[in-house]
Amino acid sequence: MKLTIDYASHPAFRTLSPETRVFADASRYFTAVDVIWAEIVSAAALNASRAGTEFDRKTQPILSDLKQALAGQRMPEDYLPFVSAALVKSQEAIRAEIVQVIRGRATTRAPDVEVERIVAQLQDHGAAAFRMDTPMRRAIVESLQPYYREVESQRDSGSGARCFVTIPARGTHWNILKSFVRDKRIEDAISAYAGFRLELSGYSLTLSHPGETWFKICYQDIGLAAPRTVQQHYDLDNLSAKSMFYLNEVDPDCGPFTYLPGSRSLIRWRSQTSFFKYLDYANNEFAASRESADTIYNRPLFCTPALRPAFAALPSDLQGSACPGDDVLDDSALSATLLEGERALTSDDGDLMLFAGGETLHRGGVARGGERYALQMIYSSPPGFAQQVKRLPRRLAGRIKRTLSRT
Ligand SMILES: O=C(O)CCC(=O)C(=O)O
Ligand SMILES: [Fe+2]
Repeated sequence: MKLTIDYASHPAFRTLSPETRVFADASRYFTAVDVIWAEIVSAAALNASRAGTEFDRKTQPILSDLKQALAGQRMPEDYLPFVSAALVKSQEAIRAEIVQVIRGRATTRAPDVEVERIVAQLQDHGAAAFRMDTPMRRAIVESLQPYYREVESQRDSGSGARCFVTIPARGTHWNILKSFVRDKRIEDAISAYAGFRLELSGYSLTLSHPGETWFKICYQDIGLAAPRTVQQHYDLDNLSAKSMFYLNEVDPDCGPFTYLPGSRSLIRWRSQTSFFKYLDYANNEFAASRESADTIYNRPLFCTPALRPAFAALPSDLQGSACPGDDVLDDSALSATLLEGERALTSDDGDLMLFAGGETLHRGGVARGGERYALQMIYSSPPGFAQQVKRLPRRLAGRIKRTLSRT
């Protein structure tokens, strides 16, 4: 089975769909981009800059063909530029990833046994859990206390919005976690998985609790409750890995991180999934440019009845989202597949949950009973030498300010 949402049968869209028509251009495009993508990454003879040029040479003409075919479709005129921009941006993102992977090959060290073990787990299943000693975890919790107050006041405001605060990358918690991800070979493993160097670059503290409504309200205007698959999604970067660090004991009711092992195989075309990620952003921009509902939900177009016809007018292979779980209907065969295979990682499995969220369907923070305090950890490419030099004045200024404020 492939993960395809049939919007023509979704209650929020089914009355809006124009007559069914054949539009093979999108499937042809995605099939071709996937082939080009795989061929260029595996062509040993290409260096990064030639790979980029080759990618452009092969994909530009098929992208213009698709854009032209789209312009001939019956679609709100003001929506089309947003869709085209999403196609362009997703193609640029794939190109950038290819270039990074090929550049990374020249510099990445050969993985050792432990790194290979973690990479195999990410590739075969999509996630891996790691355990930290209790005293270390306590010290992290201790040093994050000022930020606990912030997320707790967000929770107590009763808005139902997501509770999170970005934490400065310094202090006791940072030192412990940075050594931990190095010692456990987590940074090395995700770098080997992605094909280029990635390092822990920051994190946010999130508090998940049963009073959160932001992810449940998409189709409330038509009285449709959030489906059981709600929040199952893919992350933006296709090769990205992220991790969640649990700060309290997390059981199945506190909103643990969950994922669908092996869900990469549900993807029909990798380039289509990549397009859906940028389409979500484009839809948000389209909604912002029009009268969209004032909402704490993260996909305003989907919860604004007046904007749904635009999405409904897209050819079906272009209809989708990086958060498909919100649009899966309970009692469908797809829902059963996504729920049956879903695996939750609780504190019984470990404290740090590493996952390849770009192409593994996952979710977290859907708390039914208790609460979950967790760090959402972000890994990115370390700055090159030129970037480091550019950042130097700001870093020095920050250090001076901190020293002064301590005196
Ligand atoms: O809250 C979680 O456990 C998952 C968060 C997530 O999906 C992400 O960071 O990409
Ligand atoms: Fe995610």
